[in-house]
Amino acid sequence: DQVRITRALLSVSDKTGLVDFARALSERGVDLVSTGGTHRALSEAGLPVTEVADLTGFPEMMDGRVKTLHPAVHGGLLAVRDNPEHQAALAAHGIGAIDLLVVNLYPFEATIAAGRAYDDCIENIDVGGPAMIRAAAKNHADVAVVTDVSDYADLLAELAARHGALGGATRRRLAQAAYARTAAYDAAIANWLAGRIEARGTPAFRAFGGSLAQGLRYGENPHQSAAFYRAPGLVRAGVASARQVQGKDLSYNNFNDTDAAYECVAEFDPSRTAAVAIIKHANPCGVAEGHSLLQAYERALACDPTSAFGGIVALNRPLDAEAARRIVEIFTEVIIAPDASEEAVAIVAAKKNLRLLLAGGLPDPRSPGETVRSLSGGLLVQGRDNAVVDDMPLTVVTKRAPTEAESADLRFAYRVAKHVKSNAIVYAKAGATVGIGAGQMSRVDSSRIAAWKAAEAARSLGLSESLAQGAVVASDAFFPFADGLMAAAEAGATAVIQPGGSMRDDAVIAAADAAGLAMVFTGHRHFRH
Ligand code: 93A
Repeated sequence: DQVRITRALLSVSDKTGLVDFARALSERGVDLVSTGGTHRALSEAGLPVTEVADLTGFPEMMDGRVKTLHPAVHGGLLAVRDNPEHQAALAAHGIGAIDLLVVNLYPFEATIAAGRAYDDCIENIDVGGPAMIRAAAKNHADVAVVTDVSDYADLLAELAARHGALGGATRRRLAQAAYARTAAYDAAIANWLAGRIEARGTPAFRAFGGSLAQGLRYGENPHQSAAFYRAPGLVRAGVASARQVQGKDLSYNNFNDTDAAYECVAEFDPSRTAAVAIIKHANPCGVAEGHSLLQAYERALACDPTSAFGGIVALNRPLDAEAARRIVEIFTEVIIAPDASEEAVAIVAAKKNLRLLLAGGLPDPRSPGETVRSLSGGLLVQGRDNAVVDDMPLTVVTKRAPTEAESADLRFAYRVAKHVKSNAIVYAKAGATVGIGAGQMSRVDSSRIAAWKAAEAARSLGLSESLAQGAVVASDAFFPFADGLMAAAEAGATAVIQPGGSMRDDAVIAAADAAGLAMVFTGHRHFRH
């Protein structure tokens, strides 16, 4: 898997370390070829070097815009060494193979950072350099490509160790770095141009490499501009891949809420149960399982019918007619499902404004991937929270272990808590949420709100006993003190699921034991901010 280095093309704007590197190559017997300025620097240092113009038979022209864009260069970089036809083409056209490419690009980033004039910036967009880098990186089976001055020393060491050759792992690593470099370079150009044209959306998302899918009327508020960008190489089924069957255009908030709704309901395996999530302001206001989508919807709705008004409804199975008929009775912004029956589509059609999105599948909650959020002057990137409670070893920490029914509800509640903004407290009973406390700055406040919501829901259903009575409770992070847990016990919860890991776990466990609660630790936190 070694490639002997016999001929190198050097074309660098940043000439740091160039002469020493080239001299070492030359002393190893490597033939050197280079472009104008690089050639000058090397010949002034007394090194034997051929000018690229001698290879191409063309002078560098148009202020250097065209110097290496020629088959004599690209053929030499791209020819596959053990392909007889490629070799015949090299011979027929008198092209010599190039096995080492050393390029760093016109300093576009530095030019814009220096605030130079528009034309100056444009002139510093390198075209020939990235073309060669990409060619050499593609052909890394036969060619090594160096784009970083700080790699010179290591390469010389490897050439010495391998008697003038470079190994396959090195060439692959260099190729990866090369593509990362050209990608970042193009992103910098795209970003800079984005700031110079009147465009919707933020440069940050252009840097993310997405393509503009839809301009939006406005952002979270009417005075904010907005657009939806689709990520390149989309793989997850979801809002971005969904087909909108009918209804008004989605707003910025619709996109955000619909995504939250669909990611939440996707936690429920459709082969095991029907499930429905109703979302408002990116938080679930009701999630439930059911024998049918209709039953799941009714139960999800019962958790907080007031908040469900104007909500987003996500289903984990194809929308059927009976569920559709019930959903359209209440003002709903968006329905999203993997698919829908013809009859269901016809029922939804009666509500002209109601948006119906068919995603074509459910995203896998375990799939890897990244989430991106912008902050002032940058992007924050992290891996998705793809932890699933079914994969977590649950540890019973109280004297009493949860019953089978409690265990099922604890998992259900934890699945939902993952999709509730922190601090998240979720009460659940028989596969349905009965009280959700979201987004509070203190966990005990979320506990109180969840308990109060459960009591409210009971009142609205004409029941005398709070829905929290006999329910289980999930907390997305550990209880720092016993107070949040006590609030849950007072409200009527019988079992608790939480990550554990607080300094005061012992006190919290003792309080649970004193209240006769069963409690399990998951070891996995589900913060969501
Ligand atoms: O203007 S270019 O895009 N056209 C080209 O054909 C070309 N080939 C190499 N710029 C081109 N280069 C760049 O010139 C290299 O990427 C390198 O940054 C620079 C080296 O020029 P010199 O050797 O004249 O200093």
